[in-house]
Amino acid sequence: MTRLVVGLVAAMATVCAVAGPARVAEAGEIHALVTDPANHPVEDAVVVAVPEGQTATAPVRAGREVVDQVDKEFVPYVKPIVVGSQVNFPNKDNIRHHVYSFSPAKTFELPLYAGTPATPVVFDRKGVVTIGCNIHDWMIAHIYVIETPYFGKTGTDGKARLENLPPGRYAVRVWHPRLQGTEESTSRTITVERSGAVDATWQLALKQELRPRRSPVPGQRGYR
Ligand SMILES: [Cu+2]
Repeated sequence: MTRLVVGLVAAMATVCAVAGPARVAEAGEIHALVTDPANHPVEDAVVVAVPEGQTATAPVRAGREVVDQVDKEFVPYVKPIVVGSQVNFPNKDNIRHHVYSFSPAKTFELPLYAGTPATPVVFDRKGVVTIGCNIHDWMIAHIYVIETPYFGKTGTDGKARLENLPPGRYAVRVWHPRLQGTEESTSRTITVERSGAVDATWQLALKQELRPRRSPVPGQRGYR
């Protein structure tokens, strides 16, 4: 490496350090693509990278998160959060909702309410928490509670970016509400370098959607 390049790298490292304490000087990325067996992009898949050797929950700053209720639907449908996060469930509709979950990772109930409940719900165990509304059967969403800060959710293009990963080996897995088979079976080892991105593609077999996720349209049978 020439002296000029070394100087440039040092200058860039300084810029990174100034940009924010949360960023690490050396960090790579994982660019994930999730498709179904017909190669169609899969939205709402959560890609999780656990550093090799991490056995417990990584020390992360738990967030304050929001799952809205808009037009009698939960928004978003899939919400990945880190363990310990607080989630508020504001009701933006002019009718009341009754939010609940029977999932082992978090059983809770917010009895019939309007507006934003005063106390957020704390999610302190990793796992999938499926939430519903007692009044509106079609309302459903999934809060996916994660033991590490390194995760992303796929968009309509099936892509998720995991950024700011310290270099090293990671066990990377994918979860989706309709995943067929176990989450563990999606796991693979990926080595993240000191910079740049690693591309990774998953092809997931998905179960059929069993319940409609949309509100009934007045005067019509079925769902919109
Ligand atoms: Cu409701």
